[in-house]
Amino acid sequence: MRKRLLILLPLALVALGVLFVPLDMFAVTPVTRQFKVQASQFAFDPPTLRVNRGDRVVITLEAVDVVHGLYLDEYDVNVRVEPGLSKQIEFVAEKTGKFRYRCSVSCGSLHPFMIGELVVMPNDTFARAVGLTLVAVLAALVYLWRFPPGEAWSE
Ligand SMILES: [Cu+2]
Repeated sequence: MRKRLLILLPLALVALGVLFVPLDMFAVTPVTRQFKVQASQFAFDPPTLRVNRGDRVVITLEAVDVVHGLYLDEYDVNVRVEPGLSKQIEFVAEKTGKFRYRCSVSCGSLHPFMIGELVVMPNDTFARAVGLTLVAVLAALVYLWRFPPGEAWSE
């Protein structure tokens, strides 16, 4: 049993490495993501914007009915747009996580509920998944090589 541990432990460490070591060189190439967001009483459409870390985010904000705004604290965004007009917001999504943005202009009774969400995904999820799969396959192969099924319990 100790022998098994000695063989599998290094592989477990490699798996942890794959999980936590920065994989910037395998990261998905950042792209520009364009969104057209319509603000109306009392919602943003679409309510959720999904991007990867590093992406350039271009939001065209359009006020449909009355004056609205878009306030996104973490990315220092605060714009105001007149009805019928639109405004462009641009920033690079450097922070991963879920960020709420809200209307910054008091636009009516349900104004406090006028919120949307920016979801910034880590851009190396795919690379980590591939890496972990390779480690798992390697572990299985090493295990089968050291302990062939027929004689697994005879040592
Ligand atoms: Cu509003």
